[in-house]
Amino acid sequence: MITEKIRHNWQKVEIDHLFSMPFFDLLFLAHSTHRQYFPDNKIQLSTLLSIKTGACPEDCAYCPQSGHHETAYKKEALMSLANIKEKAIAAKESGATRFCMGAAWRNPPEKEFHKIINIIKEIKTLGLETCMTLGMLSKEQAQALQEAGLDYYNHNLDTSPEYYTQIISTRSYDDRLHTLQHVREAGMKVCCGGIVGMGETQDDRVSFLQQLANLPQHPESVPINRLVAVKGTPLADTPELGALDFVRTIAVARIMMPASKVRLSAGRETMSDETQALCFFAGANSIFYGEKLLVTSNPQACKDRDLLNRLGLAICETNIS
Ligand code: SAM
Ligand code: DTB
Ligand code: SF4
Repeated sequence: MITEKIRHNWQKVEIDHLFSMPFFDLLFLAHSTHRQYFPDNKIQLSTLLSIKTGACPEDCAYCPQSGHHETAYKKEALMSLANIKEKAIAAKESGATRFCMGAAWRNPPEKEFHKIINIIKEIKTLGLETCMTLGMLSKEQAQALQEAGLDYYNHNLDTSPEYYTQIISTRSYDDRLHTLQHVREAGMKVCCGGIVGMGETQDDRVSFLQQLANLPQHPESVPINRLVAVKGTPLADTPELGALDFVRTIAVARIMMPASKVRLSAGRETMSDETQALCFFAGANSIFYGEKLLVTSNPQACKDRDLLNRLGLAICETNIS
């Protein structure tokens, strides 16, 4: 029986109360909620590919691909369809059910847009779910992506509205909300989450999750990233967020958005197996799978399969032919 309802009217005081619960009481509530909506307790696997890398005009302080920071990652033009297809086939063979393509753009340029449409149409023929993250979208662009067959669009709120201006100056929180609205109105599924461990306070994490959960409709997919602190970015020396605080964030996200897939996203390389296990118990039911995120590294696929095996966690099989 479902006792935890889908709500869109979360108050900060209630969220703060969740964050402040004794750790095991919070985990118990999160896991009980999780099993009401996901009785099979399976893990969904998404593989990422950076289809256009680096030299991004935006100044996101965490991002190794921003043209404002000097990092080790080099600019690469939009990949050819043949190369993208090859990577998608490999991802499917390795067990991923969703293929997520990211581009270091403020918004997709008009001159490349027809190529993006072709990429979606081709990848769809492989029987994979498709996701893209290309920056801000106009209403018309969102509609065109949907018509080409794109299943999900990823666009993150990243942090609280209060902390946001310390992290990004080149576009506003409202810009992000507008893109999310365009994606929804076009009829695509929404993938929207953020990054913790950027030096924000617990109040910021409360406010960030309040924004996500009080959207008119919960995102179907909620990626929770732990900052990958990259040399050359302004956040390179940020102290790592403790594992228990990270697990708490996953648990609170699960309770507030009970029917959404919560993805344990970037940052797993520096997490122990035990921390990841706690995240799965707290309600994470999706991961980025494959050796690379966009430009930084991710655990080896065989290591992840072994971890899921040892935990007795089954993998979601593809639901499209
Ligand atoms: N340019 C597009 C945009 O910003 O919407 C798409 C790509 S961008 C790299 C996608 C997301 O990756 C960001 O919103 C952020 O949440 C996440 N991300 C980027 N760098 C990260 C890092 N160093 N650690 C954790 N997450 C990161
Ligand atoms: C998301 O929330 N995390 C992914 C995906 N959406 C696009 C990206 C993580 C990037 C980590 C740093 C990098 O490799 O660029
Ligand atoms: Fe550009 Fe996206 Fe990186 Fe921001 S997060 S700098 S928009 S690639």
